[in-house]
Amino acid sequence: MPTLTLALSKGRIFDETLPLLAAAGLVPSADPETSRRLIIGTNSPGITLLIVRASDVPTYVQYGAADLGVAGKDVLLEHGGDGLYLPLDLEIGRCRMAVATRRGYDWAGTIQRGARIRVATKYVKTAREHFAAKGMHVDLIKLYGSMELAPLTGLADVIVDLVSTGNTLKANDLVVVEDIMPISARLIVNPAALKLKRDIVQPLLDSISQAVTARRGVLEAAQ
Ligand code: PRT
Ligand code: MG
Repeated sequence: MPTLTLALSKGRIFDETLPLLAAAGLVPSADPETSRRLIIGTNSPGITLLIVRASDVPTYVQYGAADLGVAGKDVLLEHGGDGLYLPLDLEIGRCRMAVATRRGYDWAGTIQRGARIRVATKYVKTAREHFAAKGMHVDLIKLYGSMELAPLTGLADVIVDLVSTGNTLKANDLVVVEDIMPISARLIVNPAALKLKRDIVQPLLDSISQAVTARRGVLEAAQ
């Protein structure tokens, strides 16, 4: 019997994917927060979870080291999506990609003057495309974390980052000046795995899809 591997990052992606997997009858045999194991079995003997860094999930799936994965749209945009099949928006890990800067920074004036600005971000590709579409000249500075510090220290004028509650920006006296796009996590599939293991992949996709629809119904009813 062929085995199936699913790449997940620990933290919010794992936590929010878990109920969707449970609805499909899949239960991991360990918790990645407490276990140091990077390969975690499930109650289904043929299905294994791989715990990888969020930004590495598309790479594992692209090369077939994992058959499926769960990755944020932010991560997929930076990866480019080459060699990936994206059948399903899981509607989890929701947040927004936005441009933020120091409270009081004259963003409108900066745009009007056509001044060249410095943008610090982990999302270089997305940021480049966003500002290019606006015809703005920007210097991009790649960071790997704590983007919020960049405008406060003069490293950059603005940042491009993910915002969910807005608490992190607020705590650092930053404000959103532009909304770029909504973000959520997608199920990604290796196209060869889909073809060769369709007998196990397709039922899993169908159950997860049903779980997403059911969850949406519950969330809408609660509004
Ligand atoms: O942590 P690591 O460097 O290993 O990778 P990662 O930061 O990419 O992983 P993780 O687990 O933090 O995020 C995984 C995915 O969750 C991301 O790729 C997004 O698709 C999604 N997601 C959803 C978020 C957020 N919401 C989010 N708020 N990822 C990060 N954040 C960060 C944001 O960057 C900012 O620093 O949370 C902070 C803002 O949160 P608020 O609530 O204060 O606005
Ligand atoms: Mg993180």
